[in-house]
Amino acid sequence: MIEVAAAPFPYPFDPATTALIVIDMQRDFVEPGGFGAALGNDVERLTAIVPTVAALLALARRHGLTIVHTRESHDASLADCPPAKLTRGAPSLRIGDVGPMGRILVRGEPGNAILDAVAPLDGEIVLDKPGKGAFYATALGDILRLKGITHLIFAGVTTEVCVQTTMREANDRGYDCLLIEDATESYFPAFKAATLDMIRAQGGIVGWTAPLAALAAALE
Ligand code: TIU
Repeated sequence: MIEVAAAPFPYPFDPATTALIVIDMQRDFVEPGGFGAALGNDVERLTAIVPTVAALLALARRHGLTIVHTRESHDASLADCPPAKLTRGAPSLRIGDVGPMGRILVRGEPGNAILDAVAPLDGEIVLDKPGKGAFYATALGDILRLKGITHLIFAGVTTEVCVQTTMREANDRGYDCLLIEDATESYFPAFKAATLDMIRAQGGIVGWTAPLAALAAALE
């Protein structure tokens, strides 16, 4: 077992039974003109973590972790999109509308692509998810079970929405979850800070957090 200097206490894991889950590093959330910007957010905060996520992917690849990339996305018909997700709020562009990077959050559109700097390599798992959590309406649970995965390391965007939802789903399913603090980001600094706190509070009630340097020190 490898042990990461994490909070609220050390995180032990075996790379052979651990997957890195990179959540929704899509142009739609990170680049101007996408869904994140349409919701009124400043996307520059998210752009800043791209090199750290790329370094985390390189580390995970060197050590043979299973790698899963997710995309928040919908079928072109939007039949898999809950009505509330389509209609709630007042974004400048709604899911399915045509924006500068194609139809917002629709599979196969340019904006739905994962950023080149953190793009999946051949053999890595790419999972389209219609919800905020990556277990809802996807094959993720079956994929991880078939691979014998027991531990999950998380990165991606946004910390309090899709990352935290997926961590909570995973924690309830029995996975030991570690969030890499500098490889995740929110449009709202206070929400990121609160999410890190609530994950590791009460004895790690959702899981662990650690910076990338701590994971690298444990592995290399
Ligand atoms: N709005 C926001 O913060 N996030 C999302 O809508 N999706 C993800 O977090 N991927």
